Amino acid sequence: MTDKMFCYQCQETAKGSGCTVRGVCGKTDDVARLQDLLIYLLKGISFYSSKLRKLGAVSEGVDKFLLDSLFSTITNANFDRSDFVVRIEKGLKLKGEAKEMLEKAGGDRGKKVPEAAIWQADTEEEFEEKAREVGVLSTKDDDVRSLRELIIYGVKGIAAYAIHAQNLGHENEKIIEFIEKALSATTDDSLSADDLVGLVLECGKFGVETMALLDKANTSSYGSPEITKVNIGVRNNPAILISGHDLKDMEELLKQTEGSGVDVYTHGEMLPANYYPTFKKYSHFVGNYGNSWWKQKEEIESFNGPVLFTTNCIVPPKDSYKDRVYTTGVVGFPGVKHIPEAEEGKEKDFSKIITHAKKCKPPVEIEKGEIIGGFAHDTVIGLADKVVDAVKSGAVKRFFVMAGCDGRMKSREYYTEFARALPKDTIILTAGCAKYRYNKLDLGDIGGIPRVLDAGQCNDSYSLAAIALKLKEVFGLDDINKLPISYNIAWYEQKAVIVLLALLYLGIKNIHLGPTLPAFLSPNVVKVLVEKFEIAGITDVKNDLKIFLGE
Ligand code: SF4
Ligand code: SF3
Repeated sequence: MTDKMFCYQCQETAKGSGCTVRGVCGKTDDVARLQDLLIYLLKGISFYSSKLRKLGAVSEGVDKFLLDSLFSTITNANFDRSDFVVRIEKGLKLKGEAKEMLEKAGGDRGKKVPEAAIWQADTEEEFEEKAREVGVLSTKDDDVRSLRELIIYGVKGIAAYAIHAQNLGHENEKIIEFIEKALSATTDDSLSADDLVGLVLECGKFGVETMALLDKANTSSYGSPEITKVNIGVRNNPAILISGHDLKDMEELLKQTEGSGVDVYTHGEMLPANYYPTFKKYSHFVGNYGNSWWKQKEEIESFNGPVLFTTNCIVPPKDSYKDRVYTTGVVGFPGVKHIPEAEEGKEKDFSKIITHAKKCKPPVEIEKGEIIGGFAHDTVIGLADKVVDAVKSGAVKRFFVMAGCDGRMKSREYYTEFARALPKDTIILTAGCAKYRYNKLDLGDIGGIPRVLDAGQCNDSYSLAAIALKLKEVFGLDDINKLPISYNIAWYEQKAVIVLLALLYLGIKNIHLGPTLPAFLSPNVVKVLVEKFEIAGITDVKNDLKIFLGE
């Protein structure tokens, strides 16, 4: 039992090993412990629910609860203690119901029921006491802990993407089934390290499936992203800034602000919303304001209007603008206004944030000009002939996939320098908020193809994989690794973990991951990843360029 928190799920973890007093992200120790307890409870629910599912039964509300709860524990999603207390109470109820249903159905509970499935409690004090026992460090073996956490973080990423798809009416029960299997497996002491490595790879498989599902959900709802010049300047109207990854929220906000005199701008990972035909038609959708998540403190300040966080990444707001912050979905911060879920068959009600915006001054201009994006798979595959010709003629020597996350660390300047230092006959393929490190540099084009091709959000890394698979086919290659593509990926939170596992599942080798390797990978697990997939870290720009270019 320990009073200290322990969290090492993101790249900015304290001292590169683990946050033990308070998160570098701002997460308090009590919230960290309650998140651990919630994950523990999800393992218990999964134990019963996975068995029930095998009997063809699903207990009401479990699917959504699992997905939402996992998502709520992602870095920079929810800092509100009371949200976790409510979730744990609800989870205990759902666990009891699933257990009862299994008993009534005569289902076999198996020889060993994990403690996570048995645990019951009624009061917050009991939650707090239990939370001290069930954290990450409760698994004593370094390698088992490392693999279990890798699976849990992968599953968190899957859950995040599955929710966005679900919000658009696209579901796949197999994904939930896998999540339950994976969570249950992390309580099973009889599983060997090899079994857990197998599950890590299966996680990658479901990562691909979930991203494909979300891609279908997004494109069938809003059209295929188009090559778009996005305005980064401002207009003279009051406005709302929308951040995060949820396109359904984007759609409803645009609809409800239409004709209100309030403009809408994207921030951070919402930038790719500008590429979708359905959103582009709104004349009050002005463009993108600012940069990636970690710049939000200064950028919200100068934006002047209210800000809507649809998902991660929210950082603890400054008092000077806290009253202008709104959260929705699984996002939460104490003292910040929350826009609740829509009632069945209705839209979310954004009227409060719209009324608020009308009272605010227009945004202060911090940049001018345009950036270009919208190079998702359909568009790039549509350009395949041009791309193939450019490769065959030698005009394009190599592609660099530089997808993933951005973050605060100074060491991430590496990615700006790397992009700048790349030879002029190379093209960067990007997705996720990592792009903000180089998407405003003037890197030019090659015969009309821009040197930075942005596919979209982090989940649109799926597009990058689809493009690679298409090129493999067009070039008639038997191995995806024979393509002139190098992978220099930046990670921060757990969605990047599932993107990485998805790429590994697709057989991609020699991925360089930075700015540091995850603290949750034990030396032995790193060894396995190096042996199986030739994963590497980063060094410095000059040296890495030599390695990538084989010089
Ligand atoms: Fe630390 Fe990252 Fe966990 Fe926050 S999410 S507590 S910064 S490891
Ligand atoms: Fe960014 Fe948080 Fe990960 Fe979706 S918004 S990529 S860090």
